[in-house]
Amino acid sequence: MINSDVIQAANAKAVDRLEADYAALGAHLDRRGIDIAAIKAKVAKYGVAIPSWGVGTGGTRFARFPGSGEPRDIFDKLDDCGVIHQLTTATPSVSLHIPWDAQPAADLNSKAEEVGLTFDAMNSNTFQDQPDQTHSYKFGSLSHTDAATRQQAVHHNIACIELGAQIGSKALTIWVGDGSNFPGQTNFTRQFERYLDATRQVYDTLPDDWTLLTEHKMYEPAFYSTVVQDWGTNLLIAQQLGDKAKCLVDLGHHAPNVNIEMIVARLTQFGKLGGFHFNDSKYGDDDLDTGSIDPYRLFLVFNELVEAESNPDFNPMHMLDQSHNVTDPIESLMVSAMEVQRAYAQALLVDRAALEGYQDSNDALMATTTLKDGFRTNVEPILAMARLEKGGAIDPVAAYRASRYRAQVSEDRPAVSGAGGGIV
Ligand code: LRH
Ligand code: MN
Ligand code: MN
Repeated sequence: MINSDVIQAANAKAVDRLEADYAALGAHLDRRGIDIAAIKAKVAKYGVAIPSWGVGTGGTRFARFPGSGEPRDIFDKLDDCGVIHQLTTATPSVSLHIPWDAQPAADLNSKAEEVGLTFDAMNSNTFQDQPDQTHSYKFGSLSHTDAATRQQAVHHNIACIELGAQIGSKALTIWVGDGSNFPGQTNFTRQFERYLDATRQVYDTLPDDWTLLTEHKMYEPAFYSTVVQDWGTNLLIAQQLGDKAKCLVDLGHHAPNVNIEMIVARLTQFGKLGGFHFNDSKYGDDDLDTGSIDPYRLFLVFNELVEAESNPDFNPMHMLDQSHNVTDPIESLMVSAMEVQRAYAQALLVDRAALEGYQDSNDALMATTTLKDGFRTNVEPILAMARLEKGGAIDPVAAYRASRYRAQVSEDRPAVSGAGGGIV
């Protein structure tokens, strides 16, 4: 963790300016009939989970360029996640990927307690073969033509639930790479039937207070067809399996130009929105930093979430899912968590009564302007003040750099070479 003196010293340099900016924004919002303290209280309560796999440097199939002080295992990763939460106060939990992070529950629990974190959704992995594995996933996992391979995938998912139950997780996210690479290679219907049968076996073992999240993705690694390719198929799965099954929306998993906020609205309307993997994309599943490409789209997603907030049963899970190829992952994850929070705060500012009036009277121009008023407002002083009051950093990246955390952990964590690390 970072020495609190470092955070306080960094905050001391910025606090006067923050107080002035917060007061000015408070006066501005007051004129719009908005209580800044109420917005700040909501922002302060908001949290987004960190993906354990996001704190290591990512890469492409061409190359990977690891930085110094790469985490060696889940315990190093939890240290890094602890720092992200310490500085941003916005990331109280971590989402584990199994078997990458498989360790005894007692060890995971004690490390999480040490760094002040809890565990979010468990993620299973049947898209790769593991060294000790009997059956290969080359031709699929939960939808494989071979019953023993499907059973192996089912057992793996059940093992993820069992570990998750011991560490306080309440959800399993299943994403499969199953699909096909050639027209004719597979029968779409029979393949989906096999997937549903196998996934139902996992669903049947789910504890009562758990949610099964299925995650769709249009393509990759299968390049002709994918079993769970879009939100339509995802919704069918959730409807077939039952009340504890919901859909997970990863922002990078759609065709270009798809109206994601509308998918969010549809799934919400029918009680099937289970959670998010936040990231950004330009071309495909780019796993770029959240809000780095299209912050307006992120805002529009949050506009739908705020719209639904008054329903007490509405509680989708919020996670980041990104890959950091050219930045320090800790910095990217901090900035991304703040971007998610920012979109939430901006959406909270939308005058919903006015918007509804413009919608009902078909005043398209004023409706869209009302929405944009929220997006155009610089809410940074609200986010920074919420962080300061919770003991975090006014400027997390500045405090992180001042702490020299990365240099310090590099003394214990051996350098890793990226040479030869890509497969073209
Ligand atoms: C698939 C995905 C899914 C995996 C993660 C590593 O592209 O988004 O969530 O678990 O990446
Ligand atoms: Mn994802
Ligand atoms: Mn993805």
